[in-house]
Amino acid sequence: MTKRNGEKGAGLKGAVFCAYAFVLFDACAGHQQSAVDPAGPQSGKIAVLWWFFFGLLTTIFLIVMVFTLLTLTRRGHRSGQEPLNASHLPPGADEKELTRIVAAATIATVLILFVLLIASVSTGKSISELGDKKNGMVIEVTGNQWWWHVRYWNDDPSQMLVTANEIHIPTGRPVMIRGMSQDVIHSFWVPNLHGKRDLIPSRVTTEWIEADQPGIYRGQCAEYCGLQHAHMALWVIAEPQAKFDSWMKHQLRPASPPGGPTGERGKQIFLNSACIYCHSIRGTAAGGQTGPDLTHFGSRRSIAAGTLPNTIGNLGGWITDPQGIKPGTHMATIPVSSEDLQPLLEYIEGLK
Ligand code: HEC
Ligand SMILES: [Cu+2]
Repeated sequence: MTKRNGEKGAGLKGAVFCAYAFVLFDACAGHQQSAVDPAGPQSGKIAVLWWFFFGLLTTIFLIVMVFTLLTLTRRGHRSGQEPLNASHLPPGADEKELTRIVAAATIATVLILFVLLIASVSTGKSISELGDKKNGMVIEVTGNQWWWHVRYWNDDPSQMLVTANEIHIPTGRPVMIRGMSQDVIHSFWVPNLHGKRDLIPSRVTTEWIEADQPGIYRGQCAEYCGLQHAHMALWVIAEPQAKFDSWMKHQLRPASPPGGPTGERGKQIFLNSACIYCHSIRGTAAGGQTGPDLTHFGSRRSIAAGTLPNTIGNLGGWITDPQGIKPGTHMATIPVSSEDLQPLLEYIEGLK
């Protein structure tokens, strides 16, 4: 009977562990968003620390469980036999021995906590020593409710690129993220590359990231920042330097609208609507600053900070009803007539 119960317990624990492991490893790895699948030196150190904590604490948990089970089964054997005035001491033990055991356990606990503290502080210190001011590049990331403004720093202002919600970086090169916020506190977190870093209004926080491997890593805001906090994601795309350079060269160019009469009509519809008060498209008269830059919107993976995959259908849904897709978003609903919608979508989606 006891044994059957034990098996049942193990089955349940196994199921919980599997569910946990699935969320942690499989599901996250599938979305390229996992702190235990490091893609750079900073996250590598964090992952080592994570596994160290996990191993040590799991061992302690198992030891505690084994002793708990031993105690429970021993009591089971004895039940009914204990005299009414039984002491709380186990048979053969005296007060002194018990004091020694408790003292030893307390000292062990304090020591273990110190080991964890030292491991954690030294990991933080060795991460803070990474980075390279001379060869590194600087990207400014500004948190907005609920999207990311991204600016590539360059001494030559004409080479400063502004984009949104998607960050390309060259592999093997340290990148400094200068974090800021336009409104409330956000937190920049791309688990495959680094830990969380708060973005605070009227302050600049910095961190170095570096990707060893080309890849697409998902990040998200990690500090509750209002209604659409959960829809504030971003993509970091790490690619070899040459590929990155050609991406940068292309992005620095003004928008190249899709050819043909429909594209041209879409452009006029855009420029004659309220969209331009909030959005910029370089190479046109649209210079709004309160929304994401749309110059090369068609080249991005997603719409509205990772909320929807970037397809023409989703874009149509987004423009006709942004509040339905992301309630509370600061994008206004601008009425677009049904015959204007298709050219407008083709124009924006064509801004590759
Ligand atoms: C009042 C300002 C405002 C107006 C007007 C406005 N937008 Fe936006 N738009 C925003 C903001 C803010 C966002 C970011 C929303 C979010 O992700 O929460 C956005 C997001 C977008 C995006 C997604 C960008 C990205 O990188 O994910 C597109 C595309 C877009 N707007 C197109 C348009 C078009 C087309 C119009 C005109 C019909 C328009 N917007 C009108 C403020 C505005
Ligand atoms: Cu946020």
